Amino acid sequence: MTTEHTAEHWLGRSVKRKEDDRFLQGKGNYVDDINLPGMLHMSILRSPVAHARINSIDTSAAAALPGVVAVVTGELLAQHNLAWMPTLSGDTQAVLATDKVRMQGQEVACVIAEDPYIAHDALELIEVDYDPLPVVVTPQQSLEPGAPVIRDDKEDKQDNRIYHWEAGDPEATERAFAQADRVVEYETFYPRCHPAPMETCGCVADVNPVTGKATIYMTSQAPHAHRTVFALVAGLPEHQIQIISPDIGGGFGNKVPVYPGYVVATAASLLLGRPVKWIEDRTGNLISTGFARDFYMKGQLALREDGKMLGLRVNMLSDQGYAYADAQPSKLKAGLFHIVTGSYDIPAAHVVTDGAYTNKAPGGVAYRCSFRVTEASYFIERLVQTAAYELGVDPVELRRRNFIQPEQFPYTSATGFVYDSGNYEAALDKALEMLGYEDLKAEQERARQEGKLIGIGLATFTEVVGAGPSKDYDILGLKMFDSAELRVHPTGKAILKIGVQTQGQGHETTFAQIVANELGIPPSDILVQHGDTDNTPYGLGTYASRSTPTAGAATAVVSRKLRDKARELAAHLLEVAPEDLEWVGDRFQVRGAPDRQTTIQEAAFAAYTNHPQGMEAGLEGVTYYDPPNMTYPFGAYAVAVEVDRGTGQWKVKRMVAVDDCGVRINPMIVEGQIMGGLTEGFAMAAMELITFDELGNCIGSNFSDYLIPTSWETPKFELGETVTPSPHHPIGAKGVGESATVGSPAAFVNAVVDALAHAGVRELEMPMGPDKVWKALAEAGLAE
Ligand code: MCN
Ligand code: CUM
Repeated sequence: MTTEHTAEHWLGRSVKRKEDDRFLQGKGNYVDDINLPGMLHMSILRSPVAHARINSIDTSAAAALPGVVAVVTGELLAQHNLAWMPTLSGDTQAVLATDKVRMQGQEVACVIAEDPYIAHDALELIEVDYDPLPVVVTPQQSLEPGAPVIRDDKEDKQDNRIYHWEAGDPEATERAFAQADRVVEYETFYPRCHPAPMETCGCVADVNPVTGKATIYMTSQAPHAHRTVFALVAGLPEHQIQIISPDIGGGFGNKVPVYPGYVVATAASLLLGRPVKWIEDRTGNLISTGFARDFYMKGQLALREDGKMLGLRVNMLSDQGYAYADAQPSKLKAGLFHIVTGSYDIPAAHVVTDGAYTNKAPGGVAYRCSFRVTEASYFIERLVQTAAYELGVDPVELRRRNFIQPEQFPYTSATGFVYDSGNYEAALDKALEMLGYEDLKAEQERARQEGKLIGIGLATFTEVVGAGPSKDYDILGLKMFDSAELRVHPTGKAILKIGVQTQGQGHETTFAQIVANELGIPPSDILVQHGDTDNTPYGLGTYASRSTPTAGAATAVVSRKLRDKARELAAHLLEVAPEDLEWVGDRFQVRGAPDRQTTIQEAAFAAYTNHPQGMEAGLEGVTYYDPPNMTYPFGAYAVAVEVDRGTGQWKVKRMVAVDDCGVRINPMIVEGQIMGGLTEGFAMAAMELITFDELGNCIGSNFSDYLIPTSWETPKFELGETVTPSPHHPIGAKGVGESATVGSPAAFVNAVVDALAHAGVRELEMPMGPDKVWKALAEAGLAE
């Protein structure tokens, strides 16, 4: 009798998240849950002023407080050559201030005490004598001649410019503009915001005084890279450093940089011979760690009368704070901002970028961004809408006339990106259909006659994620490959170890699904391990939606390697040639005699109990995957809003988001990623803002000033999908973790601007609080 066997499919299946059992039952294990015997607690004293010379620091009263074990200052660190540390973009940042403070909230001293409350209380006993200096809070001010030189700690630094970097072809762009019938200009500012994860940063540093081994439990999105940086900063041998990222309560980019707290806690543990815990408070997190955006952008689009785009010029000025600390590929000074041509076939482009120091927190890039794609996407999607108004064509129509067409892929953009695959019009059609675009436009017209304001906004964005191919992508010289190690044990249960590190994205589930898809071992039989540098292969970590494109690919490749070996084992067991076997998803069958079969579990057992002579025992392997290209997920977002003419408040009537991230491993997790990302995009458009007064005081240093939406404010999202597989990824998947945050802000702003556009309004700066919208209404004569 022949057995008809069909293996279960593990891709495209909404497997429930394996990690949720422990999270939902309060059994997560976060850094603050870690308590070691003899552990001390550290608290950080931060500068109240944005720019000042430090005349003196008196720590005597703090040191005398009962329970205080030590007070660490920059001077002490300087004796160990630890007062400054490298940033991920090759600049330097103070660990603890020595000569000057250069931003409000800068780390000045640390108290180590027997309990966290004593450590905190002792901060008030430290006397610091500051001599205030002129403060610079915008990059425009900072680049003016005569501005105070912020980084005068560097001998050769005479001004505040960090970089000047260009992409594209200036001559070709000039020619395009010379041929243009119309030139449309647009200028905007993408303000500073903050990822504000639920869990702040922190660590428990445990340097063993006998062995010298440093075990550091740390809120890290990139444990391996951080270990290497630690080895370089502290001069500790790398094998003597183990970084463990346990469960992480949200990262969103905030946990990519190395922060002073980690370094001081480790140094303190080394000096004191006891474990030291540092848990950042909310203000410390908002005021001093990886901010996002702060990009000033302006540009021109050259068009033919019929709406065909011919050329694009963009100038960007970036506010980097007092240190250039963007975690981004070394070669690319403004990250991937030069993908600013977006989803459009624009033959010529020239992008000029500059970065400047200011008296503000460093960090850069963070917040669901894939290295500045967020700003680029915002800019082009706003510019295209502006162009549509200027030309008097429907924004849908202008997009259609300029989309890169499906047959043009792989498509090389004017600034050198090779888009892997896409079908932009299909995604747009789907979004318009879901929204009922034509009906809504009619409703908008009717409403206007009744004195009501409805706006419709679109964004048809392209992302670039999965950094990246080693020929172009490295951080501090470390190439941006990623890895997977897979062991299948004798009973057919497996353990997968990966170089990336989940912060809530569900890797324990989706990566198990990738193995299951290749080997037929059910995900429940596969343990996914990550975040421990001693027990996982080297990888650059989780950010820039790179896990699926890089480590996900490595996982598929290593699984296939094991399947090849399993084939040999099955052939041995069935006494046939390997070529005579057919893989059917979870077992090998003899071609023509399908009831003769060996399951993957049987093959695994044989690998340890009955392997053929001459073959190595065991069923395990490791793959380091160097992606041949980035992946280019995309989407079409459509928002309809209603704006209140009396108050300036706006409400989302509809929000439709069609995403294409290639093959979806776990649709439920993908939708969760998109919902979360849309919420954050809405947050930036509506309320999130870190700003500063002229003295450099940070406004947005707590949750009553820095507004993050709750479920109450968050609109309802309607999701749709199209599937255009990545041609170079082993399972056709593209990254998706950041798409919604990248794509959605422009859709929200386009919608609110659209409600006012008939009265000539072209720009509203984010966040579009009711005050700002009301002012625009009043100026346009629309307020009531
Ligand atoms: N996935 C899938 N099918 C695809 C693509 C992805 O099933 N075609 C799944 C993945 O396997 C993974 C999740 O979706 O479980 C996200 O995958 P990916 O796009 O590869 O992104 P990363 O895992 O690298 O996550 C990073 C990304 C970034 S950079 C930020 S910032 C962000 C984000 O993820 N931070 C998050 N989403 C977050 N979600 C939570 N809950 N917490 C954060 O801190
Ligand atoms: Cu830039 S935020 Mo994510 O890439 O960790």
